[in-house]
Amino acid sequence: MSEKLLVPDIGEFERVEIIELLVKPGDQINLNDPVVTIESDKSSVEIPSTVSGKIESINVKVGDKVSMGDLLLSIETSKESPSEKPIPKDTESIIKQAESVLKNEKKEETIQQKPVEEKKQTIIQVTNNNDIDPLETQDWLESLSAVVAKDGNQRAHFLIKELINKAYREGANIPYTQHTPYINTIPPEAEVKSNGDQNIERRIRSLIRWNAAAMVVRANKKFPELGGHIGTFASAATLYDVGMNHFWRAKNNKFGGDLVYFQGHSAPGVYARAFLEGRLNEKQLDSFRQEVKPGGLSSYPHPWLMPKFWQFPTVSMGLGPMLAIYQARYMKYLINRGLIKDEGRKVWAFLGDGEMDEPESLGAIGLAAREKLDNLIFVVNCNLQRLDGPVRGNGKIIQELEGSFRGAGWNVIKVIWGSYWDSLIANDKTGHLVKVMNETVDGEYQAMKARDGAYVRERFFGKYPETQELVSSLSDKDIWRLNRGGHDPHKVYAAYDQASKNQGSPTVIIAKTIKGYGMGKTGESVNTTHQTKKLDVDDLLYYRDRFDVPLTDEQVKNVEYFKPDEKSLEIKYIKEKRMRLGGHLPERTTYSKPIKAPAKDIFDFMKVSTGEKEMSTTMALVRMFTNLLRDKNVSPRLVPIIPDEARTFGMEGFFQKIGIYAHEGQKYEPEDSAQLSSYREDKSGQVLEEGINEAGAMSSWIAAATSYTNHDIEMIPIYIFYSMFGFQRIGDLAWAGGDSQARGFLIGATAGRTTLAGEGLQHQDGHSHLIASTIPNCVSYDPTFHYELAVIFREGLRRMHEKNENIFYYITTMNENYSHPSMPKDKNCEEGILKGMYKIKEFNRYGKTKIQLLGSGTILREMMAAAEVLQDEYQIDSEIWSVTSFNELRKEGMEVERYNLLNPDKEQKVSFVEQCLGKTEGPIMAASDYMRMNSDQIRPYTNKSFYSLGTDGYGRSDTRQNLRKFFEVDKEHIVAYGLSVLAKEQLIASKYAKEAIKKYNIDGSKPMPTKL
Ligand SMILES: Cc1ncc(C[n+]2csc(CCOP(=O)(O)OP(=O)(O)O)c2C)c(N)n1
Ligand SMILES: [Mg+2]
Repeated sequence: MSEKLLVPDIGEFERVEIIELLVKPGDQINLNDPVVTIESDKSSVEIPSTVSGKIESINVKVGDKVSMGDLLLSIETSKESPSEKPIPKDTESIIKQAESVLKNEKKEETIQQKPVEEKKQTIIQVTNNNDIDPLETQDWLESLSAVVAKDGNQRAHFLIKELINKAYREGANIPYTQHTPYINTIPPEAEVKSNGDQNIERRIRSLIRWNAAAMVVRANKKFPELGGHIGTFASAATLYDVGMNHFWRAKNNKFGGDLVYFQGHSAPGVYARAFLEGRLNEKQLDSFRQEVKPGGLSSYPHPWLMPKFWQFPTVSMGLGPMLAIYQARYMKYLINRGLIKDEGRKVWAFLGDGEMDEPESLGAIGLAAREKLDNLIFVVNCNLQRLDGPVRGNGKIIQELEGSFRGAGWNVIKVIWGSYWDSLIANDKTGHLVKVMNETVDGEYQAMKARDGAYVRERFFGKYPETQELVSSLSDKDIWRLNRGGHDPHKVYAAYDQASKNQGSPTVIIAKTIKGYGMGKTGESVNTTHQTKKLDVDDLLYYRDRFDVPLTDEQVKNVEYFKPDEKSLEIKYIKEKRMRLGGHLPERTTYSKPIKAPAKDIFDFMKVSTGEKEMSTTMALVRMFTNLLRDKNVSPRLVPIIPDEARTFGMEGFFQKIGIYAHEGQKYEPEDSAQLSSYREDKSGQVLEEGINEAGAMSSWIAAATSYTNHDIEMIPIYIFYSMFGFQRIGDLAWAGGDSQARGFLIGATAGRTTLAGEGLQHQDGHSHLIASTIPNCVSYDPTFHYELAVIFREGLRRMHEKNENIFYYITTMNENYSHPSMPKDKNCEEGILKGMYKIKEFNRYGKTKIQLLGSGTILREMMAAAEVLQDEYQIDSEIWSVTSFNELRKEGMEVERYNLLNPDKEQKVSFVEQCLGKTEGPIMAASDYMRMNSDQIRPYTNKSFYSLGTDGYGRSDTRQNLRKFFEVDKEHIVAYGLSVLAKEQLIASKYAKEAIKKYNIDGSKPMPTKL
């Protein structure tokens, strides 16, 4: 039976050009195989076959214009009746999704109904002055306790939810409560106990504490300028130790490894443990913060500086939380796409309570809950202090964070009080202790730990007779010993255990600690703790005694490290624990296989002229992607990342072709389901459509770009954004990407100050290349023509993903439509494109006066047009150079200059700029759609006179032509400036310049655009 394949619904487009035929008569094709590619003036899309069979005839050819309903081709299919046709893919996936959701719901129900283990519940009756009927209250509370005891927490939760719903329906305006009382989330009877040897673990922890402090103090004794932090790790030691001894599994040949984001300035503690584990030696500890000589330990976690140790740069606060969230999401993406196994790996992120004030820290927590990232655990170390003072002196950071995370849908575990408090809380029959706990603000909590037990008795327990009574039998010393949850390994263990088992939501553990724990008068809980990096002998002796470190006074005075013998119980224990957990952590390794770059001819279609057809480089890029998706090595590894601009860039064709990643699939039939580019979400979708969220998209890009080390699979992330909202918006993340040795493409689309015409000041980018140039391993290009883009992109694939160079690419693409010429035949052209410049055209008609014109991006075309005017109207010859990257030229020039200066007696090298321009005639004039500084970068590497034009100043919306005129980079200005340059160089009379300025109505007294 013969089926006719017609042009499907392609939205608003009509008479769209066929640019490729992907099949020929006689070909056997399968359902959904692409058969032709069509291209509108904005995007190109493949049309898939709706049936399987053999191509009988093709009714169209390349260049034809088609609209919806036009016949494309006929396919001979097997003789099944239409009713036997397979269910359309969409419908099938909707059914599957629905089924899986039903299954999930069932599963959830069974979990909910499962009663929790029976445990003794203490009813805490908080005295409440508003209680008009305490007996009735008691009744309700007792009923609730009975439900918890009989049917478990979930049932109790369900009943409460139903009660609230009912109350709303009855008209009661119940305020939403974000908080639970200021006590631990896990009651003592529900705590899972550690099987570790607490005595040994305490001794090990004390040694780690000591060595961490010693390395900071020793470094500062030698070089007081070096800095460092003691107080942060002192507060977090238990939080790390419990994880290291019991929870965090390393990567090895059997398991992919948990990923731990260490809080940046707790690095000394991580080194100190590595020292005990035998991974670092004393000499290395003594090189803390002395990173220039090889072997030094980096101040903070920097994979660039310690590539075999650190995995995640976290010290720029706020980036760690976001990166960890998107890392966990990316892990699920890889699993759902079938690229890695689901091994139950976790992402742990350690954060400071002060750090949580960074908008980025909380900015993505909604996504974590929405995506049900139960592979993610945040641990917020609430030592109540940041650098200058209390995080929330007048409030309670733990409660505030609880509210934010609960509101966002996280599983929240508060670890506030240590085990010594358990009996006090159990005896708090009147609820006054919890009342005091709730009422005391962080400023008071901090002050108490800077004082002593007597002070705590008076200021805390002394608030009510009931609480005073509670501690009447305790000495001041006992009161002082009442520990905080984050310093109690039992409480921390129980929290980690529960967090690790939690399903369906991310977990945050909010742990209360003391900044500078154990540092005594100089450093414990005082406002200056953060910057304490020197401890005098008395402080050190106190610290030793506080943690029973087996060092003599003399050794303490010398601030010696302490490492027990290899055969000691401690060392054996610490090693054995790590062995059980699969190896060392942190450790950065890579076992991924390179991706073979596609054959060179895959982009050949971009090396021939587009003829009459005009297109933008953004569109050329999308065409290139479409081709890449046909390369079997590359295709599955591509990770297109878009922050809600796919349609702007003409990429909507990808929605159907490769799908948008959605962990729940698509639960709805999209409004545009009949259309070819319908919005298709899929559990195994490939596109990461991040919504309006550049920072999130960049975090996804970093996760994918470091996939080769964190997941041992090389991926090719391509993040395409509005160029202005790239480096400028998320520069710090881009820097962290460089530090992480990210490999992938950043595409700054709609680039160029005058090329993006109508959008205005905040949209028009004239400087992203300069920001990109600040990142040492970022390779950036500003191509004009499609063949340049093809050469650059393929080389990027080869260098990064086949040769595994630790670089990343930034390429700008534009939205200006023009026709693209064929690639010049010159054999050096490709080399020039990659090094940054090549001669694209030469005007030699007159042989009198010459000028060298260097143009970049869209402004190259203004240069070419200007050169024609110069020749035709002024008899000026010129050579035109397409500069694909001023940044790359500068890097090479700098290196050559440096070599020459440092090797005055050796044969002097010649920079590539000089190789190109050194022997040419006439002065140089360069222009781009970026600030003059962009082209000025190569000024030092040539001996010729050099002039720059550029788009310095704020952008504004107008037509391209008017903008180029305003910024003086249009053809007319280039002609006038060119003549002026030649006059200044005394190569022509100045009257020509003057005439041109007049002719083009250029106002010489107009202020510089930077002042307008
Ligand atoms: C973006 C950013 N701003 C400022 C700093 C400097 N800084 C380093 S640590 C710190 C205080 C950290 O306080 P907190 O997050 O509470 O961590 P703690 O040391 O108390 O555990 C500051 C301001 C930084 N590292 N990153
Ligand atoms: Mg803090």
